[in-house]
Amino acid sequence: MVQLTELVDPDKLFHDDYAYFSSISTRMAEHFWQYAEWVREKYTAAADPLVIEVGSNDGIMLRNFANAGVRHVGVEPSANVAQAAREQGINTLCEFFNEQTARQICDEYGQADAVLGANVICHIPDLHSIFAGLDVLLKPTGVFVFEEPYLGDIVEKTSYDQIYDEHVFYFSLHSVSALARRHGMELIDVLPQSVHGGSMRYVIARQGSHRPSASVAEILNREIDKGLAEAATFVRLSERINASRDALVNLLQELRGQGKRVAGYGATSKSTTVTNFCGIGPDLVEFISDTTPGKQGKLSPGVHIPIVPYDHFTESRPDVALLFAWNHASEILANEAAFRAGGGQFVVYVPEVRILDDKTAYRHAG
Ligand code: JHZ
Ligand code: SAH
Repeated sequence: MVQLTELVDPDKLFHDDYAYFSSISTRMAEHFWQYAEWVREKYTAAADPLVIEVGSNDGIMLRNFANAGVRHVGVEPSANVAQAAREQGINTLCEFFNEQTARQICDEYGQADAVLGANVICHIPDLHSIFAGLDVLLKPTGVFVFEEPYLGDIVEKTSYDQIYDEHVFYFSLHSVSALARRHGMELIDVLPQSVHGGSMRYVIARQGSHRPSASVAEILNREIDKGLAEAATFVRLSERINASRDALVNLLQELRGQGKRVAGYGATSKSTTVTNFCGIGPDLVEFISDTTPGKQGKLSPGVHIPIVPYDHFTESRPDVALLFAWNHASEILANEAAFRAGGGQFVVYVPEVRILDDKTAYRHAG
């Protein structure tokens, strides 16, 4: 298991002023519609099924179940995003998911056909409490489906910006299947996803209740071939991370030397790692544009680059956009055709530092 060793108290991270609203991306809304449809087809055949989502945020996934009239409960500790979901008629419990809340939900609604999650399980320090909760909450044939940034992609793409305080764990099949086994459960399916720079969807069920798909053994073997269970792989990763930092700082200094103005695109959590690790401040990146109202008018953590509304990006016409939201590149590049047609350039740093030209596609987009 790759994980952080210093943890921030979850109450300090997830509260009534949480900065991330999932529905800010239309591509992610489509993704969650597909995710929900897939769950509905495969795992909610029972009469009057019950679906629980851990970390339901502003309702980006559960609205698909709510619209289809499926019984559902979202468990979301950040009160502001939970409220945004409730306003759309999504049944939301404003609590941290753990063994205790699982019991509470079970008492009120009964056992669930599916417990879902996305980009949340890696945020929860006490994984054993989650699994104890699942044991209470899942029907005998119920499933736990969740998807998170995949360690294999982080290593392959040197996407070290996934490493920050909210992300306690960087899962692989090896770590997830070992965890499930310790709780009498097993991995029955895995499906690689392109979102968030490369994610993995895991399906877990009670041991022996479902027949595991062939892809579980295939990807477990692939992890061994790629050295994901060997320390040397991570020593080499740290060397590539240092090289990536040097290349990015050199490129930004070169652009500044040419008199070019560089702006950040997307005040992502990931960008906080990049700017602080590389020492990139307002001298190299003038401002960061972000469409989230709650982030605008603030300074980026640590290096204090001003975060401004998107209008400022279009009006002040920087020469270069440093794509901090590289995982949303397909959506952003499609929207920014005019910026590029007017001579604007995008710089990316995953999987390597480079200026995007029109001829080569950027394949790492989610
Ligand atoms: P995005 C957050 O990470 C935090 P972040 C969290 N820990 C996590 O795991 C993932 O989400 C799921 C802006 N934007 O999705 C909006 C534009 O300005 O990469 C967002 O602030 N214009 C829960 O923050 C940011 O970029 C656009 O066109 O790394 C994107 O954040 C688009 C598409 C986004 O996640
Ligand atoms: N699932 C959404 C949101 C991811 S952001 C998406 O993929 O876009 C992570 C969310 O998990 C936040 O809304 C945060 O408040 C929530 N969260 C953090 N710890 C949690 C816990 N213990 N139980 C439930 N949700 C939690």
